[in-house]
Amino acid sequence: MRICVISDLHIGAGKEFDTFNWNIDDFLLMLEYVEKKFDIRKIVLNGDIFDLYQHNFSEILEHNKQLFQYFAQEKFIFLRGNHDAGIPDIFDNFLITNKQGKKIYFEHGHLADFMNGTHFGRKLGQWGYRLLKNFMHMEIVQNIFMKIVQLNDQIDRIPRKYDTYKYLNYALKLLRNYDFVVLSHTHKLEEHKTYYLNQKKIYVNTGSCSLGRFQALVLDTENLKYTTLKLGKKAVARRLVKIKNPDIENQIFVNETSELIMENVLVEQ
Ligand SMILES: [Mn+2]
Repeated sequence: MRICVISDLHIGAGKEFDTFNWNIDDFLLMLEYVEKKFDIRKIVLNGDIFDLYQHNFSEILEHNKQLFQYFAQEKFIFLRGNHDAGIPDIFDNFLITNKQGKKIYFEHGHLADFMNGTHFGRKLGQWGYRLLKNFMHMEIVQNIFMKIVQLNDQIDRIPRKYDTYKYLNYALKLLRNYDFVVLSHTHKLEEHKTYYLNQKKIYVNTGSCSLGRFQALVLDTENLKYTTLKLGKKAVARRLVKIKNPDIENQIFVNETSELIMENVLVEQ
């Protein structure tokens, strides 16, 4: 079975703090395109899908009815991230055991943090956000907040980011018990392979679909072949033009090497 994992959309209520930065129609078009292209049967939403730090659930629901309708399909599996704290009836993690007995484990990954993995840290974080929220009606504070989010995102792309090892370390511990571990939370798409007791082990971080990007993992749960999709905002825009106008694809976009990753078949691992 082919599955797709996406995470860290951080969908808000369309007001200040909203870092999703997607037109909902476009996002659903992109997702449906990936589903068709890779024959996806299940979609794991690996946490931080909504941003309940900044908005309450009814506000988000009201503002994203179309999205909720789509996500209500049976093929979707919701997992909890640190920003999804108020959503009822969702799982903290998920396990698929395939026919060969290989174990594929999904978790958002925030439990590796001090701020999110401990009671004291969580309280401190909530207090900080509440304080910030009081000032968010001021335009200058909103602008600074968006700058920090974008800057932090760029730092996340530097391969040796200081705290990436923390999550890698967390994943390695999980890989003692599982064959394939999928985490998110860092907004940094990455993949690592290792061996444990002669067994091949794989860790993939699914990155983020916030700030208008599309990053995802496509995984065949039976043979553990996988590919990652990484489209920046510009590549997304070009891809959407193609999706909306399939006829003009060959005439205009022949030289777009940056998007070749989308044309890959699943890579042999
Ligand atoms: Mn998170």
